[in-house]
Amino acid sequence: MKSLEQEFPDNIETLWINADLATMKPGHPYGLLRDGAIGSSKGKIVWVGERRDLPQDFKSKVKEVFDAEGGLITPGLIDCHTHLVYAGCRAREFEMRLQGISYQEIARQGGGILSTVSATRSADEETLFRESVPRLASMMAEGVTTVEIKSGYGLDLDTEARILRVAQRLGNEYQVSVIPTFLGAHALPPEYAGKSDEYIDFVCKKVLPHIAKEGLARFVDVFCETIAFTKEQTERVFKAAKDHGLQIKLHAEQLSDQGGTQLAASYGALSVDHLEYLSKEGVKSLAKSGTVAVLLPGAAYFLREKKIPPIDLLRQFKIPIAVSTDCNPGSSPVVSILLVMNMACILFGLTPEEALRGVTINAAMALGMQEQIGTLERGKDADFVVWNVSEPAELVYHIGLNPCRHVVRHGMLIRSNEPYN
Ligand code: DI6
Ligand code: FE
Repeated sequence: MKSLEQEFPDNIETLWINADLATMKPGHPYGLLRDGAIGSSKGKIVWVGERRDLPQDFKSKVKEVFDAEGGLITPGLIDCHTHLVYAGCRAREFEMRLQGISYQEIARQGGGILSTVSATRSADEETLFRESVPRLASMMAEGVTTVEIKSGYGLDLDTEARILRVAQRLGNEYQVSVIPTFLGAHALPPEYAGKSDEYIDFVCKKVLPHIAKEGLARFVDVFCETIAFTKEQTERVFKAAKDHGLQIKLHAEQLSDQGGTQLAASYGALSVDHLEYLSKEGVKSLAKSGTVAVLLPGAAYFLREKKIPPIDLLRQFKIPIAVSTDCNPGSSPVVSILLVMNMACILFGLTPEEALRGVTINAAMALGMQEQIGTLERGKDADFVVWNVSEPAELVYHIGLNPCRHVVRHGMLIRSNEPYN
């Protein structure tokens, strides 16, 4: 009988040894392998296993061996829902909210999202890029190797396209994979006040076709909410997205239950995001469509939302749960993926393992990339992080401490953080 042992290929370029591996493969907690090793070639993982399964003469078969010094290796983290590209700052609005004015009230008065829209419209490409870089850099310092970035602060053709071009440029100039999403239906721009159906027409007939033609976005998202767009309007955008071959996501049930989740599920959405007000019918619809539930505890924290997503129901119906920063200037000015993992546990009751699945394999599913990233498995991209921790739960436990020691992307060591090196 053929041995089940993995063959050790002779073309391994880099091999990391002396680490525990949280492979995140399903089956056992964290898919943990103690005292493991991981090898890559041409940017892909080609060997993962325990050190004792390495051949005796492995050093002679590998170009370069790295010592992880007893750290923990996880897949590169994936922030699957951000609005990272925008201009300006909303700290003044934060002060107003602390004086008791609600987020919805500020939005109704023309502040909120629209104040960021006006700052973003007046920022040229260079300014937008420069303002976005520090946010991206902070994320990357915590081991994020893939980040989704939405438009939605332009709400006109030029600015929406500019935001998505800046997102693309961030991915070209930094060692991170950027996945762009068109969120034209994020808010009603002032020039369409009182004419939301006409704005949706404009999004479906002018902007979305342009974005699709130029290849500027992989996904289409909508904010379905009382202060944004109705279910009917959302459906029109979904139809246009389908017509142009783009997959769907939805900001759903964040501030109220609009039934957006059921609609998104019926269109085969990759993910529905926020979900504090999600109903049992909503959860059932996700189970049918295989849609990922993306939780954004940074926004719930920052808006002091008391209601939490129906975690037990999501578990009961085996809905994959992802966790993300929602990095944006109004409801979640958060760039720390480690902090939102902690918030997901403390505020929403996730386990540390669920939180880590939420920023690895389940976040990959929310981007339709589960074949490529999200676990440490042969054939996937060699994107991984070496942490200065001894237990996976430690990643979720510290607040404000960054234990990221090294980041490897496509097999190459791209960063080593002080003070560990
Ligand atoms: N939900 C949110 O929490 C963000 N967008 C959305 O659809 C808020 C965006 C903002 O306030 O700028
Ligand atoms: Fe969002």
